[in-house]
Amino acid sequence: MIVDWEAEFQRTIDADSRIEPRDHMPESYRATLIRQIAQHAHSEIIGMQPEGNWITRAPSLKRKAILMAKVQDEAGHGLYLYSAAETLGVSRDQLIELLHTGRQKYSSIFNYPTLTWADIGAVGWLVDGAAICNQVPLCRCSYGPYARGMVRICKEESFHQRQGFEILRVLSAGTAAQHAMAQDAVDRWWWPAIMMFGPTDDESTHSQQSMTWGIKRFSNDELRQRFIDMTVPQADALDLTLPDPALRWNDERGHYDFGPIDWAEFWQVVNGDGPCNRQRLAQRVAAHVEGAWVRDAATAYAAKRADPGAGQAGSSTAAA
Ligand code: BYC
Repeated sequence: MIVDWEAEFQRTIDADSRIEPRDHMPESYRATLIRQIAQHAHSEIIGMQPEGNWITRAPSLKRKAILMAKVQDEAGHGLYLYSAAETLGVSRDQLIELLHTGRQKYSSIFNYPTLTWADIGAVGWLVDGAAICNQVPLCRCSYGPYARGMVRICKEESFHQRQGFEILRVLSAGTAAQHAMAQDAVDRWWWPAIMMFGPTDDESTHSQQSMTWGIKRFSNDELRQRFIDMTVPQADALDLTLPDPALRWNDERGHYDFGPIDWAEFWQVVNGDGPCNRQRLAQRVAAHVEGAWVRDAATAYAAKRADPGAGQAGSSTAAA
């Protein structure tokens, strides 16, 4: 029987069912998914750097344990996402190579520095808050392995967002100097977090096609607005001011209006010239090179388990 694979693919998308790795899919669908999932995976592991930077300087043992758990979660998210990308026929080594040679992107947000402890609060509250808005709809993405991976990632992101909010709540209610430190962090992270959602809909190259395929469920501007509407009342609860004088509720629209976004800054960061781009990539490449022995050891161990007899002849411990 001859099956019309293209029609089958379209039927699955139209029925809002999931495409699975063995299903036929158009090459452009596969390429779009590899691009987005890889970029997402790279963001998770590069995103470990600005927060990892504070593990040794967290203000208490409890804060340090929480931050370590969060940074480890980000590594785990990277693993799930690289695994999801591998189901599309690309290897993790290939993707890492594309990241290291600047041929694939990671999120603009991780090219900003974490200058004070309050930045860890602002990253959790704003960056993970933005991540949740963007990523919850991806749990319904049309590609099965990506959608399933996102379910656990989103649960962990919720915890991350709350811990960030809690850091800022304590600082905001503390001494005048602590409140000022929290405000300064929010002043620096607000606009980069708004930019995380990507260019406006009329400038977004991929949105329309990705939405037709059910990869993206909402546009960049829709998600950005959702994040702003969700975050303004939280800022009030924190007694912190968001650095946008144009921010006000619009009864007619049923949303908050906000001021102009500095898209020149966004593209400068995306194109490799933000405050920390070079440092982030150099640190990632160095960690990869220094970790070569771990990968070699893991590969040797896996081979030994697959064939326990191999390589043991003549070993003094073989009989032990
Ligand atoms: N940064 O056509 P568009 C996290 C690029 S992880 C850099 O709208 P699309 C977390 C875009 O790639 C956060 N580049 O693209 C981790 C495209 O260029 P190319 C990451 C960006 O894909 C650790 C061009 O601009 N989250 O939250 O339809 C600790 C045109 O854009 C950015 C994800 O990756 C950006 N911000 O939409 C804490 C979620 N925005 O590829 C937190 C999954 C756009 O043609 N990804 N570009 O050269 C997505 O949802 C979508 O890929 C995006 C962009 C909404 C990001």
